[in-house]
Amino acid sequence: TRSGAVAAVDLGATSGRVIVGRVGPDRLDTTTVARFANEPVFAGDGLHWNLVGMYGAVLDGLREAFRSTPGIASIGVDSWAVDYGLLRGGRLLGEPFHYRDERTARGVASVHARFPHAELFERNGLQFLPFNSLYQLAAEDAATLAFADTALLVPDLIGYWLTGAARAEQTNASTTGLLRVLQAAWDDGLVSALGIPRGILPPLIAPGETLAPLRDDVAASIGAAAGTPVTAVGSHDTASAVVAVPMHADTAAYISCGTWGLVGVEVDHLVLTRAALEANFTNEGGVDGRVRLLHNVMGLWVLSEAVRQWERREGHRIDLPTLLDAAREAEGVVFDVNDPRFLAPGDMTPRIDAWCAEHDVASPRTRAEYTRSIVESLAQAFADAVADAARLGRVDVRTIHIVGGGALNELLCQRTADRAGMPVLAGPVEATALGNVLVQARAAGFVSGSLEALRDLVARTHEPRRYEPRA
Ligand code: LRH
Repeated sequence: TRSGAVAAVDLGATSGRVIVGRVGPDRLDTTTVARFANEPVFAGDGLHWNLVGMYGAVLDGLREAFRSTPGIASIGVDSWAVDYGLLRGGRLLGEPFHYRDERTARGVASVHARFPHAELFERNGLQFLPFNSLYQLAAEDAATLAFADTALLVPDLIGYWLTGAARAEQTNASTTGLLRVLQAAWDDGLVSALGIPRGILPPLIAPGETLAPLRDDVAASIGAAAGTPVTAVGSHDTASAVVAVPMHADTAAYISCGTWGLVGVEVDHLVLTRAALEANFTNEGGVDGRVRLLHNVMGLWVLSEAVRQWERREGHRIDLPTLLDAAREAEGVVFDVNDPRFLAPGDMTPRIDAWCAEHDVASPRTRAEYTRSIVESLAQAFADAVADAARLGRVDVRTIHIVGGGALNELLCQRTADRAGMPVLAGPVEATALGNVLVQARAAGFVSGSLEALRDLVARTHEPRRYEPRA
């Protein structure tokens, strides 16, 4: 093995970035060459992503990557799950919907009228989330759906624009609800029963396989060598994040904490038990055929959305570290962050008040108290989900790894350790980009081995910060 460089495009619900990773047997370091905001827009019929604009920012970022690091061997793309664009003849038929758009309620009603959740769980292994792609497709305008010839998940769409090749990467496809859980193949029966034209679903591709070389015009425009490949990675951001958790999967749980808190364990078999169904756990496809047995906890969204509303009201920015310092000294209550009322964009404090009133809990009064309450409630939901994951996956969990932006939130890490009664190991913050980089680097021959070997490299190069539980 020799060392080399790859470029990772990582698109999150609030921001995207392009990162150059340099990787060798004892080397894993990254440079963020571009960072751009991702701001969904209410336009016309609902809440949309501005994906064409984001693709422009991706190209700018890649141009900077190839300028700063000649010889980049490959590009990989990951993003949030479930959302897709419809195309016909290569043209995008309108900007993709945001999964927080309320149209999904229609889709849930129409799908569940024919397939109750328990039946879907047997087929696709997923937890119920109202925005799983199958519900979104069921809410789609029928004429548009009939007109489309291709549906591409967000990273697959970026990959298509970069290369001209239309594929569905498996880890992300596993979040659509349309994959047959035991076979990693589209569930043709379900697809046709839901009236989704089977032809719009492209062939699957696994992480590590080459999607295709860049289109010549794209390579020229970003200064890449002709023929530079786009490599399929765990294109579901959470799948990439789990690759880079420096854990021993047989004794640890992970929390990939950004907009969402994805809490679970990695196992090598599906868990389709009644208990998993009742705990609303999901079996998402991992890199190398692993199973991500996890649960979606509402995540930092609740805090960032509350802060966004406060900022709007005040007309100026609120400094998060200062707010968290105040929260450290404040009282907090525990509410159910997973209550569906917290899913939609908008004011969070009235919803917290309403939850508290309904449950005979005294509402927080100050911003510091709201913040403390959100942190305490997240920590409790994390601890509960870790316990569920351990029980359902039969994993003897002794430590919890927190990766992603949440690893920077000291209060959240400490309170998660306290409430779970076990150590929290925090970091790396950029786990998703690292997982993206590592899968490409392995395909390019810069590193080799199993996920355990890759995680060992992360542990050697990105030492986590340890939080001991306190009484
Ligand atoms: C996190 C994430 C999560 C999905 C949600 C839609 O970014 O991919 O795993 O459930 O977004």
